[in-house]
Amino acid sequence: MTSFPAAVRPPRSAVDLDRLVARLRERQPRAVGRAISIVEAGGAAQAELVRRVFPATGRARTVGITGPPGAGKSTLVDRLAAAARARGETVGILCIDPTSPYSGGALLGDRIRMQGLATDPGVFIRSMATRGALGGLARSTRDAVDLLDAAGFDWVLVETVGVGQDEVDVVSSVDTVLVVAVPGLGDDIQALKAGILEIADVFVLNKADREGADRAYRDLASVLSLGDHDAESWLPPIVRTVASRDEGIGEVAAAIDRHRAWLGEGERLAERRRSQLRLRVETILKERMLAAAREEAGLESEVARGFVERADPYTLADQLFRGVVAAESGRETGR
Ligand SMILES: Nc1nc2c(ncn2[C@@H]2O[C@H](COP(=O)(O)OP(=O)(O)OP(=O)(O)O)[C@@H](O)[C@H]2O)c(=O)[nH]1
Ligand SMILES: [Mg+2]
Repeated sequence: MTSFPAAVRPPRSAVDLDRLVARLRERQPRAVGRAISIVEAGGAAQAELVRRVFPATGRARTVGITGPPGAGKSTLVDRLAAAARARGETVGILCIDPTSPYSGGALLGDRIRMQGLATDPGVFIRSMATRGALGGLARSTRDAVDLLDAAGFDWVLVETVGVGQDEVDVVSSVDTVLVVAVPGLGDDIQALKAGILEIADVFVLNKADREGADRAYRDLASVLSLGDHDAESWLPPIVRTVASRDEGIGEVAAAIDRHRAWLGEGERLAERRRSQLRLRVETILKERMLAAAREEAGLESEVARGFVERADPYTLADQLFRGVVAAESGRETGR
């Protein structure tokens, strides 16, 4: 069993969960916060909670915002949220910080930066950090997006720093991905090419007030033109912004809308969501398989034994796999 940190009391009963879900659906901030803590903590309650809210998901417009540290992601999120609020729409925001411990300074920093919206009941802001593996954080984040979606937020914005595979996994669970770049990146544009470029739906060239903005724009445009595009594919637009002065935010919102409209044609949105579902199922399967191999098939002792006997890894994995299947089917038939 997963143990819960003191701050996150697991729901005592199904009735407790029902009550929590009912309050979440009313968008009560404390219920939303508690629900997110439950999916962060993991364990049986996480799965049960997602099971219950899932039928109510699929309505929110979800947007991921990623890019290098200090690019202006939080400032942009803050402005996008304010623009949505001005149209009367509600916004749920997740700030993913894989590096900070749970109660680290980043949480506070994000809160303070987004202060403009801190007292607005139409906005919910939450920082998430990992306790264990980053893979767990990606899974919890997707679950948290579901929670905010089910809570009825019109928009769910997910801010994540970085350019690694784990961040790619985190933001690939949204409908539209914004990649924030800044002038003076130089070689970093090349680095962007490697991972993040493929997942960008909209490029935001922030800090366009800085020197080198024109050059950065040209660099980005030339990198983009290298990809193969046909009439069917989406060519990510580059939008210049000065987020700190609220410049270009309307254009970013318009680009998000255009992308969403494009996704809405034919089967594109369904395809995207189907592949997101597959990714989530695969993640859960891998984690469960590994956990079962450890807990029920004696992974540690089998490896220790196999090592002494010079068993090869395929044979060991086969044995463990069979052990897991036997344990599971034994459980199902009540043994
Ligand atoms: N000159 C200029 N500064 C900006 C602009 N946008 C944001 N900043 C400043 O850049 C700094 C970093 O902004 P953040 O929004 O915190 O950047 P971030 O990408 O969220 O940073 P991390 O979450 O720490 O990775 C702040 O001091 C902002 O005021 C801009 O368009 N022009
Ligand atoms: Mg930030």
